[in-house]
Order: sequence, then C-alpha cells, then structure tokens
Amino acid sequence: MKFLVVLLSVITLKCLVNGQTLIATLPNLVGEISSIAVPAFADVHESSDSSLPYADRFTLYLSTFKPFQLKPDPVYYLRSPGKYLYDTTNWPLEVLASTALWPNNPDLLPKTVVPGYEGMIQTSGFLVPGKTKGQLQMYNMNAAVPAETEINIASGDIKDYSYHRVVWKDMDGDGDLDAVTARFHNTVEEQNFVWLENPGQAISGWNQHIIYNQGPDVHFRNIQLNSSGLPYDCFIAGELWNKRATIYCIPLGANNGWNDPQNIQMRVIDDTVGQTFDLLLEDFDNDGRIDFLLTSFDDRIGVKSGSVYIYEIPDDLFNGIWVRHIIADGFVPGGTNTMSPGTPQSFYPSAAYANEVLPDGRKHRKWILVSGDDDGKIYVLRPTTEAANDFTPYEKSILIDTNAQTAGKPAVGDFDGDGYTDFVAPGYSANKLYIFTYAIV
Ligand SMILES: [Ca+2]
Ligand SMILES: [Ca+2]
Ligand SMILES: [Ca+2]
Ligand SMILES: [Ca+2]
Repeated sequence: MKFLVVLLSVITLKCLVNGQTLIATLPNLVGEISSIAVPAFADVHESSDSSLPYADRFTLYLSTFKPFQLKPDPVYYLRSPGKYLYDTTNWPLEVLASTALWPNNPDLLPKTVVPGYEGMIQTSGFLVPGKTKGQLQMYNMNAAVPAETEINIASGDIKDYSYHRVVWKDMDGDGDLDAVTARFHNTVEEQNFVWLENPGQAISGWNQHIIYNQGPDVHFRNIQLNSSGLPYDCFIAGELWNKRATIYCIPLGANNGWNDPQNIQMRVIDDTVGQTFDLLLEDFDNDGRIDFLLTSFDDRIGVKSGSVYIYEIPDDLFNGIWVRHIIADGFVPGGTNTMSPGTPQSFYPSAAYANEVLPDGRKHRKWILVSGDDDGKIYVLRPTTEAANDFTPYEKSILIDTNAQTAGKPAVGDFDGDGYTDFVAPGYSANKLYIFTYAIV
C-alpha cells in the first residue's frame, strides 16, 4: 500500500512536470491583416455588462499615426474581436474617430466615471512638430455612433501637452473617479504630474490640479504599499525625460491627500538605467510581495541597448535598497532617436495554466509580453523557474519579427472564451496586424 501511494505520487508529479514543460512558450499565428496602415497601440476592453454573450463583451481599439502628415490620425475599433479570430481575411475594423494628433494608448473608461458613459479615453500628442497638441478624449461606446459622444476633458490646456496614460482614482474624496495623468510640453521643458477633477457629468474641460512638476511625464502606476509598517498611497513612474524611476507617496488618509504638497514623499529609485519607459507593479515571483518591473533604454553612446528589470520593493520605501535584477536585455533598436523595449504586459497562456496548482501549493509565475518598439519585434518573456525570490533572467523569445523599424503595443486577452489567451499584435512600420492564439490551431 505504501509502495502504491509512493508510486502514485511519482506518477502525479511526473504528469505535472510534463504538463508544465509541454506548454509552448509561443502561441500560434492565426493570420495577418494588412488593411490598416501604421497600427500602433492596440487595447481590448471588457464591458461591465456580464449579461452579454462572452465574445460580445469585448471591444478592440487600435490607434494609428503618421509622424510627418500634418493632420489628425484615425483610431479604429472592432466589436467582438473574438468572433473574427479565425477569419482574418476581412476584419470589419471601423474608424472610431479621426480627431487626435498622434493618438497613443486607448485607455479604459470604466462605467463608474461619469453617468451614461462607458468606453474608452484616447490619449494623444507627441514631440514631433505638428503633433504636439494632445488630448484626453472620452467616448461612450454604448452609443450607436460613439464618435458623436467625443469629449476632450483636457480642453482647458493652455499649452500643447503629450498624454500617454490615464489612471482613474478619486483624488479629492468626493466619491467620483478623477483622471490622473502625466504629460510633457516641449519634451524636457516642462513635465506635469496632474489630475483632472471629475465634474460628475460628461462635459469637456475638467479642472486641472498639479500633483508634481518636472517629474512623471509618460508612464506611471498607482499602488498602496507599506513602508516601515505604515500604509502609503504611492505612484511609481518611469520618467522618460528625467531618465529615472521614481516613487511618490502620501500617508494613506493624510489630510488633503495629494493636494497638499507637504504630504508628498518622493524618492529616486534608480537614475542609472537610461530612458525609463513603462512599468508593471505585480507579484512576479508569487512570494506575496509586489515587485516593480521596468523597461528602460540605456541611450549612452556605445551602449544603445534596452533591458527589462524587476526591482524588489524594500520594507522601507524611502531608505531601503530596491534590489535590481535584469530579467531580459539586449534590446537594440534600429535608426537614430529610437528606443527599445516598449510597454510590458503580464499574462498566462491559458486559464488552465493560470489555475494550475504546483506541487508546493503555489501558482505558476506570470509571463511577460513586451513590445520591442523600435527594434521591430515583439517578445514573450517566460520565467525559467517557479521559485520565489529567484529573478534569474527569463527566457526571451521572439513572438514576431516584423522585419521593419517599429513594432506596436499588442492587445492581450481571451477574446473568444475558449480558455486560451489571444494576442492582436501591431507591426507599425510593417503595416500589419498579427493575430495569435495559444489554442491549438
Ligand atoms: Ca473625485
Ligand atoms: Ca468630482
Ligand atoms: Ca514578489
Ligand atoms: Ca482564446
């Protein structure tokens, strides 16, 4: 009997080990779409209406831009992309609007922000002449013609600003979600970390409140963390123009919150890794502690190479050591005034893999999808171990080489509900969308 139990355990263990090793790192290419020029940032949002059939809950957004064309650039959308996953010959992508100069990521507009609106907020603007006036345009995707619901909540801008991300957060404690964003004017001349005050209705020109000047400019995220046992509300940023990763915190519940500069404690996490770009705040080794993942491009002459880092967040945010690990490197962009890599996103290849319990009772570590941006490739980074406290470099695999200058930012999700993760990956310079799935096709 004892022998049988041991034998069964060995068999079970072997199956699990085999099950893990058998999962392919890369998904299958389902098809390519060539009908959209210069596809840049893709994102898929899920409706709050869970009564909809699964595939109909999702809308795909795709921004495009032409740097040297002095007119607005189209943003496209596709409802229920999962319905078209295996039929890439004729994707019914439609123009949502063509009113933004250099649209960046189409960010989520949750239903709870303003009454009657649910959908997307389109960030825009960049440093290229003619494209410097960005906007924050909200769209109600429940409307029959979403373009008619367009509202620019940043219409009060008195200068040209570039916007890349909106994080929804109640910044004044009145119960509604305000728009927190980072922006820059004329690159190094001015950066603002700012929030726009929700007026409680869908109108343009929200009141603006500066959180911090000459700091966050492009990408940032919000997180609650303890420092020396005390709770803080924090933003961590990759400051592109200052070339530093930073953390800004206030004591949780502090009087006047983020609106009293005296409340803000700021620390430079790292100013030695070049042009810091985008980040994730997640527990990447499943040890119960949030970690900080950063993409950055070392732009020094003779280096010109990008990396993906994970930092361990110390018990003391302001005095402790943020231990840095390189999980992937060697991202080399082509051309000049270019950088690599771009935006990272974490994912599991399937629901079964996400839910699988390992022999020690823990879950699999998440994988990372990262755009190579100006190296023209998109990558999958897979942990080489499931162990906690082990940040040895990840396995770096090329998902797609577009064989052109710049790749875009993919959309990730299970769009058709078959339990397998799907990607819509833009090849910006290649003028192609690549459709992948982890399902066996
Ligand atoms: Ca509020
Ligand atoms: Ca309000
Ligand atoms: Ca961790
Ligand atoms: Ca799927």
